[in-house]
Amino acid sequence: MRTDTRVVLALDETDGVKAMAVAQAVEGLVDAIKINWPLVLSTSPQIITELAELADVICDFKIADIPNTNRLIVEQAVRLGASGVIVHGFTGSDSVKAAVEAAKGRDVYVVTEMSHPGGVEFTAPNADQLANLAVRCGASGIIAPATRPERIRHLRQIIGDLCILSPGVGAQGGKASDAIRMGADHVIVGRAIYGASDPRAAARSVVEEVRGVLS
Ligand code: NUP
Repeated sequence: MRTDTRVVLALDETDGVKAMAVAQAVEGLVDAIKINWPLVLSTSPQIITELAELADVICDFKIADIPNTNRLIVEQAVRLGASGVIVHGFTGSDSVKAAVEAAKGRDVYVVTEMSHPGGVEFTAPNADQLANLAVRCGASGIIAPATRPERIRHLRQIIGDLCILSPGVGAQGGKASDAIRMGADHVIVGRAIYGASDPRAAARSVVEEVRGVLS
């Protein structure tokens, strides 16, 4: 994924026409578009291919299965045009390695500590192991919470120069500037952009906040 604005749009809009309009509106302001089940299920898997004409597409399918099924899912996402996928690590290293192999050079990101309140129950106590597993399995990076930015700094020490994508900005209460300051490479922003009356202006304001930290 390119590292230009350091903002990734989480396009969880379930109206396909609106989703494409938002994707077009933010063109050039986001480094990638992350999609999740809501958009794929409300439209069709073909939406991956359509969006891939506008930006790199990360499929946040939180893939969490046996190695063979992980491989099959990643192969289909790649066939449709995905530049990256997000997987869970609790399935173990064989499953994550299968995803990395099937991605054939596309990015694989491993979820560590999740950003929502429930993320402290099971994912936080295991986040270090999940981050280690990402390194061991040859993943491109991890997902770490903007809602607890100090955790980004901690996980950075484990993963070295792997990429950190950080969700939880805006609607979940995290700040883009805090996440970047603590070592995130990219922030993932959904509702605060696609739910805004002017998504382009909303995206620009996140981009400027991030730029303020880096300059
Ligand atoms: O820990 C995570 N938290 C999280 O919010 C891991 C994720 N993949 N996400 C995703 O990021 C979530 O599924 C959604 O697509 C996006 C955040 O959206 P929003 O809260 O900015 O609207």
